Amino acid sequence: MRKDVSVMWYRIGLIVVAAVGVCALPAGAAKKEKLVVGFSQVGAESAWRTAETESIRNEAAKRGVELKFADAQGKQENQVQALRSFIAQHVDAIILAPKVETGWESVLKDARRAKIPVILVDRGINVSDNMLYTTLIASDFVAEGRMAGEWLAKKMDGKGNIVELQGTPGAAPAIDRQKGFAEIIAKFPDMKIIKSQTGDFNRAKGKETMEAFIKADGKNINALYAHNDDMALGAIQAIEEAGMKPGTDITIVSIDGVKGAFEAMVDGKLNCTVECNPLLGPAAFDAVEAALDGKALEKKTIVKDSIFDQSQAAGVIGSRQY
Ligand code: GYE
Repeated sequence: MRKDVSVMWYRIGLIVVAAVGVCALPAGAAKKEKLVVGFSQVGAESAWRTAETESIRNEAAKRGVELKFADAQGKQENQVQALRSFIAQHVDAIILAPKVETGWESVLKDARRAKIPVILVDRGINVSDNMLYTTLIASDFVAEGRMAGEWLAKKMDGKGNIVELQGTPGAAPAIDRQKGFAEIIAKFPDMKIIKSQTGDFNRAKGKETMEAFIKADGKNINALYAHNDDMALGAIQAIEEAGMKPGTDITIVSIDGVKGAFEAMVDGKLNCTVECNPLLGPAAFDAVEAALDGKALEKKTIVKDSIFDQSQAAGVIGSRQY
């Protein structure tokens, strides 16, 4: 009898040890050596975006993170698909550079259900519940628009006809850069935005739209405001082909501060660029790691930007990182 009891306790003991072992296993097994992060990028429409992609790729490599990179070729539906596939693959975290502000609700709910943190980089979104993403790391685009407007108003003595090349319709930087700029220009009764159309943040479309502006308003155009440098560079070509001098006949201010903009300033063809820093890799992966460690994160981290005009271009071009 006594023997039977001790055998019974021995067996119970074995079962308990085995059960504890089994329970402990998945947690241990889940702690993978390598973090796997999915990055959904809009596309490669501008030099800015290429620099952002590089920064994220480099930082992933530096930290030994396995990066699943998906280029959406400018299509939001491809981004949504990429996110769904990241969720299905159980990545540890997602970095999303969203093309436009709307249309993310349902896929982000799926990510939340799967307990995958989503870090937004460079562009913000509109969702009913901001718990659908972990944090946003981006510049203040309204402030950038204001900086461009203030610089131009000063340069033009508060007078002149302006044409505006907008970014991608529905994208946070297009909406906010238009808003900030318009707010400043409205204070100057002799400054008018006579045309405002999209150039989709790329060089070819910037050129095409500028050609249409020139066709319609020609010599009445005194200034150009472009929501990014690539569109300004395309427009510069259009202005030259129309027999005018960019930077002289038409004063040009744009945003991003990419190398090409500095070169154009050194050549006297672009007058000013408002910097928008694309080197978001380090901050993005700090956020990924903090989120996975269960640390609380600010909802938004604002990237600091400055402004450069022709007079500074030659002095700083050598030290530009993108
Ligand atoms: O200014 C532009 C790009 O989202 C801040 O997107 C970014 C913008 C950037 O294509 O060049």
